[in-house]
Amino acid sequence: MAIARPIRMLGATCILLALFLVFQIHQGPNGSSSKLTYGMSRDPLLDPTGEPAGELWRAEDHNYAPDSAKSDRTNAALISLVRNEELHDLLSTMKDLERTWNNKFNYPYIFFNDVPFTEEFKRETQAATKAKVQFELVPKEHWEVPSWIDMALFKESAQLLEDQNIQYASKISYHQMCRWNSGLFYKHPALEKYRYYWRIEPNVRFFCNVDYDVFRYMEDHNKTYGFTISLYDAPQTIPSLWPETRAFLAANPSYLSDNNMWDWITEDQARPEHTQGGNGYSTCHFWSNFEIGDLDFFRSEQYDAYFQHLDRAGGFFYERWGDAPVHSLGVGLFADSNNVHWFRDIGYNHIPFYNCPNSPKCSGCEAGQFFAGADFLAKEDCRPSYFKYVGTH
Ligand SMILES: Nc1nc2c(ncn2[C@@H]2O[C@H](COP(=O)(O)OP(=O)(O)O)[C@@H](O)[C@H]2O)c(=O)[nH]1
Ligand SMILES: [Mg+2]
Repeated sequence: MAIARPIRMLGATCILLALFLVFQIHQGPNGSSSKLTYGMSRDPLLDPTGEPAGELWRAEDHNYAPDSAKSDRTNAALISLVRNEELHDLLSTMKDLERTWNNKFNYPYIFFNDVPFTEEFKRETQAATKAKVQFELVPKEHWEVPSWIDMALFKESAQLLEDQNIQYASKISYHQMCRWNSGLFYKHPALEKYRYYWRIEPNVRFFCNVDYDVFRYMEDHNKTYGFTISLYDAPQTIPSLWPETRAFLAANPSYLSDNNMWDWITEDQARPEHTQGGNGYSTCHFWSNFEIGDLDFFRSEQYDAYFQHLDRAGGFFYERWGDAPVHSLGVGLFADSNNVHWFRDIGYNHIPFYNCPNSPKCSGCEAGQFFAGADFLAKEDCRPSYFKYVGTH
């Protein structure tokens, strides 16, 4: 019996639709092809990932004993601004980092707080490592809201951000934390004698055994800054950050690095509405809860003058500038982009995003996984634009 043409067409459409659905489900939440756009057809983390090229310092070849006065550790520390209430989550971070890396190298930890650490905090963190642990207060003058900030205007602006569902907008300590991390941490006297830092946060995870001294890697390869994850920011939190940055650059054109990341910073095709909201800045930034950096860069005339300019402009309070976009713009403008390193081999998670390489040294995350949770998080990945304009080094 002949089947009428419209019925045949309907049947064919249903079959095609079913095939499409099966394909979509098969792709899974982290499907590598559907979400990756903008010059990245395949996540580089799906390819086998090894250690960086070149000579690496290993614990078995050098003296990394925890209490040795003449150890081969370079001039570096693990640092964290942290609250007493976060002890439990910080111990979880330390446990991961010790297991995957620091039990071999024994770099010291320095914890910072705006209030004194409790005895319990000191005891428990020291018990989590063989390395030295130091506890430091943030000087009052580094934490207090600066005198030129108008608190009535802060409250008014914070309310406007709250109305747009911006997290922590009215929480003054969050603004203080972002400001300290942007431009004051490197001025703490406890860091004066150090060259490199690795920032950690409570409740982050490390998945991969890292068998070389990453600080020595930074030093030997003249690296200024290392990151794992890069993301788009909420433009509402930084509308005047780029205009203020442009004003600073107009007054100090010689500060711009010859090999800067201008095209990455101002990229406007991947998420045009973000670049518009950021008034010319794509909002793509290194996620600074993980960062390994050269303190001499942050202490440089360029970066510090940049921070002073931003601080005076007031956006740490009247908007909600984060230290991540501020560090990223500083690095992107004043550093040599060849000296910025993607630590693709350091498996890392701060909820909800991941850096998870394909390597037998890793366990506990899925290679190429960028996020956990709702699918819409995939679009926060701005690595494609970074890889396109800067590279995968
Ligand atoms: N001592 C201290 N640490 C803070 C304060 N606010 C945030 N931090 C720390 O700053 C870092 C970033 O804060 P977090 O709440 O994780 O911000 P998020 O990652 O942006 O959600 C974490 O290491 C916190 O422990 C504060 O008021 N005092
Ligand atoms: Mg955090």
